[in-house]
Amino acid sequence: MAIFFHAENWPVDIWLQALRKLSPGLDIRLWPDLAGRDDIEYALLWRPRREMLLNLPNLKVIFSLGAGVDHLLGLDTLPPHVPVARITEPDLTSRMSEYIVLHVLGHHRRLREYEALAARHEWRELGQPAAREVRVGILGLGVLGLDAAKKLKMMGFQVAGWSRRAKDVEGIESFAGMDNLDAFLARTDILVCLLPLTPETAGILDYDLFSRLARDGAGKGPVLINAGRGGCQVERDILRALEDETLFAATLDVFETEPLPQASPLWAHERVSITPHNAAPSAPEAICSRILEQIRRFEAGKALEDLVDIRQGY
Ligand code: NDP
Ligand code: OXD
Repeated sequence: MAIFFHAENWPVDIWLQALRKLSPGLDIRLWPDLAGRDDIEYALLWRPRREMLLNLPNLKVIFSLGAGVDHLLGLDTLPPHVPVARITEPDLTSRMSEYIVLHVLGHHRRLREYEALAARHEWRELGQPAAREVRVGILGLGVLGLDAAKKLKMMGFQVAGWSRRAKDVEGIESFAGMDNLDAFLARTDILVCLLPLTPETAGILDYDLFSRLARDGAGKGPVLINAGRGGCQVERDILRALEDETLFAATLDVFETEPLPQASPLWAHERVSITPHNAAPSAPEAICSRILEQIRRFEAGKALEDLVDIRQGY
């Protein structure tokens, strides 16, 4: 049994070290040296190129090295009979919640404004609503959205989530489906996006959506935090909404094009915070350990966990 490992633009050595530490003797094949392709039964992939999925006749499972699978489902060479599993794993979940809590608090406590004051040596207090007066709305109440929601709830925010199917989680208001999106947006001051990129969610974060956010919040205006996928956002609409104050501020971890092009006006915008798609980086040992556990389960005849529903796209 051999595995095919490919992680585009990631430091491969660290990943191979983690795999070898966790499973000494594992037969790992790297592109383009797949020699003996018939032996390859599992593929561990991040942003593979289309040709990498061809001619793997004995492939049993494809594992995404991240939580998102848009990098796989968009490939026309994805073998239709091979199951795809994604990552759900506590290390990645905690990292994402750290990011969401950090940035919700940053906007709530007006961190950028205080940094600007401090840069001018200006000792001045700005108004400060209580967390209980602030309504956070999370688009995508899945594994990551739900964990972030619970942690924000613990801090005292009013938290709601939007998903395809309604959720029953104590203390968190649940809105489901397009029919309830308006009501969800109308009660949201800080909008967090943790949606996967699918045909339904592509471009969902547009000017029309921003203009449906609450205008009566305790803060200075609606805020967007997107750590889902850049394909969910329309960047020219974010800029337009910031200009006319339909949005007050934005934190963006993901972009239509990554890395964010040098020429993007988002870089220099005084009310935009940018991070380089690292809200929840995949930590090699944690991710490899989870995938090897899945392979052991599969080899023992048990059902795979975290399977992707290819039709739904996530
Ligand atoms: P899940 O599959 O657990 O959750 C996805 C959520 O989105 C679910 O609640 C789902 O609804 C909801 N959803 C999907 N499509 C729609 C739709 N059309 N309308 C309404 N709700 C919808 O995924 P995770 O929480 O594990 O991850 C979410 C995404 O976060 C990943 O796909 C990835 O793109 C991104 N991510 C980003 C990272 C970063 O570093 N920036 C790191 C890791 C992930 P339902 O519950 O009803 O199915
Ligand atoms: C992921 C990511 O999907 O890091 O895990 O974007």
